[in-house]
Amino acid sequence: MKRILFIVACFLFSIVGVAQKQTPLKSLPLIPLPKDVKWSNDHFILSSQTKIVLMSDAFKPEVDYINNYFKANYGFELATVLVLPSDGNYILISRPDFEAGWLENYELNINQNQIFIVAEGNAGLFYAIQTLQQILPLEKSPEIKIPCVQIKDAPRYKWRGMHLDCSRHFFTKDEVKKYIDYLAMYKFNVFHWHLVDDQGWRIEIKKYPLLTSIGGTRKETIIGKAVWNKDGTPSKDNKYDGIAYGGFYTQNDIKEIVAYAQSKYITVLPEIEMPGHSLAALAAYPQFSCTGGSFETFTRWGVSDDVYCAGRDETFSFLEDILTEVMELFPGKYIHIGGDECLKDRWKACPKCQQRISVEKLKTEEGLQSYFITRIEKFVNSRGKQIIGWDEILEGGLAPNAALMSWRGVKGGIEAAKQKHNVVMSPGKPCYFDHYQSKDKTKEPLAIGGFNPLDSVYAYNPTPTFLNAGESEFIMGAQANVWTEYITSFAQVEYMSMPRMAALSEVLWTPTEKKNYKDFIIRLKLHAPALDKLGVNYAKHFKSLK
Ligand code: TNX
Repeated sequence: MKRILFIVACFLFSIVGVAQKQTPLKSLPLIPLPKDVKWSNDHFILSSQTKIVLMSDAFKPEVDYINNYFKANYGFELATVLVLPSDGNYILISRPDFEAGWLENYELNINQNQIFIVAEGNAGLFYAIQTLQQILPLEKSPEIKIPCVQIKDAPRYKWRGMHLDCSRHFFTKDEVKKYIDYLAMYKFNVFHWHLVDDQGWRIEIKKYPLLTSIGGTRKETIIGKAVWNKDGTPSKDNKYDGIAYGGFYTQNDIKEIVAYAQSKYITVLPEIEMPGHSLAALAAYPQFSCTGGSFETFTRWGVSDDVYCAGRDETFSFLEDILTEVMELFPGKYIHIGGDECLKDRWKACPKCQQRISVEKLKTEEGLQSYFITRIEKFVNSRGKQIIGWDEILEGGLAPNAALMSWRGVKGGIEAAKQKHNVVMSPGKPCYFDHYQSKDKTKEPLAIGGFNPLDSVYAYNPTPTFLNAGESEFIMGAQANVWTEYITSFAQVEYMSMPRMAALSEVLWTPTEKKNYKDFIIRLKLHAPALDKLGVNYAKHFKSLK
C-alpha cells in the first residue's frame, strides 16, 4: 500500500512539476522569452473605446507607435487622454524616473482593466510594446482579447547583433528596412552593415565618387559553386553570367536607414573593410595598391591578393577621408574596419611596405597589419569613436583600444577578453547563417557550405564557462552573420536568417536557466502565423519537430 501511495505521489508530483515548468512557457508566442513571465486565463478586452493615457509629451512617440499599429492592423485608433480615466479600460505608459539613454529593461502588466507599460528608458518602452505586439491576436476584430500577463524583463547581453552583407549581393533600401524590422521584433540592438568588399563598394563617398561609379559595379558574376585548380587559382571551367551587377546607397539613403533603425533602438554598425577585401576600392583608385593596378571589381568569391598598400602615406589619407564621411553618417560608438583575411603576398613584394616594416621596426607582415590597424585606430579615436575588427586584428598585436569580433571560432574572442578588450562573439559555428540549416542539401538552395541547424544556434552560449568573472565582462554579446555570396535575393536572406535569428535572440536575451529548446519550438510554432502574416519567407524545418 505504502509503495502504491509512493508511486501515486511520484506521479502526481511529476504532473505538477511538468505543469509548473511548462505551462507558463507553452502558450504565449513570446520570442525571445522574457526574463520573468506570469499569466492568468483572464483577458483585457481592447476596443475603440479603450483609452491611451498620455501622461507626458515624452511618451508621444510610443503613443503614436501604438496607434499606428492598431490602425494598420485592426482598423481603429485609441482615444488619447491626458489624465487617468476613472472608469473603462486604458493603456498607461509611464516611466518612474526619466533616464536618458537606451535603458532596455521594462515591465508589462496587463490586468482585465489596464495595460501598464513601465520602463526607465525609451528602449525599454519600445521593447514592452514589441512584447505586447507578440501576444495580440492576428485576426482583425472590434474586440481584441489580450491575455493578462505580468512580465518583468531585461536582456542578458548588451550587444545583440545581426549582420547583412550588401556587397556580394545588393539589397534595396526597403529590403534593408524590412531586415531591421525583423531585428526589432526580436529585440536585437545592432545592425552590422557590411557595405564594402572585393565584389562591390556600396556607400557613397562624396570625396571619391569613383568608389561607387566604378567600385559599385562588377562586370559579371560567377555562376554556382566556384571550381579551383590545385594551386589555388580559380579554374577556367568556372562560368560567369555576363551580366553587369551593381548598386549603392547614397548618403541620403544611409541617413534614412540609420534614422529608421534608431527609431527602433538599433545602432547601425558600418563596416569599411581594410587592408584586405578592398579590390572594389582599388578598381576605382589603383594608386592606393602596392602594384598600381589595373584592377577590376571581383566577379568571383574568395579573397583577392591585391590589398591596400601599407607603405604609402596616401593610402592612410584616403582611408581617413572615407572614414570622416562615414563617421558623420553613423552616430554609433563603433566603426567596423574589417581587418580579416588580408593576404600578405603583395606586401612581401612591395618595396614601400618593406621600407615601412624596417623604419617602424615591425619585423613581419603581421606587424605591418597591426601597424595599419593601430594607425587607423588612432585616427578614429581622435574623432571620439572606437574601432571594432575581425579577429585577425590580433595578428602582430591588438590596437590599444580596439574591440574584437571573433569569427574563426572563439579563440580570438577569449584571447582579447583576457587582454581586457571588448568582444563580440560570432563564431562560424553556429553564427554563420550563410551555412546550411538542414542536412539534406538537395532540398536547400545552394549555400557556401557548413551546417548550422536551428538547435545548434539555440544551444549557443556566447560566454565561455571557463572565463572568470572579470574576463566575462568583456564579452559584450554575440551576433550572426549573413554573408551573401550565394544569397542572391532578399527572399533567400529571409530563408537563411529566419528562424535562426529568433533562436539567437533567445541566446542573447533570455537568462540561460530559462532557456529550453522544446519550449522554444512550441512558442515558435505559435509565433509562425505572425511571420506568415508579414509574408516572411522563413525556413519551415521546425514545423516537423515534436
Ligand atoms: C569569411 S567572416 C569572411 C567573409 C565571407 C565568409 C563566408 C569574415 C571576416 N570573412 O568575407 O563572406 O567567410 O562565410
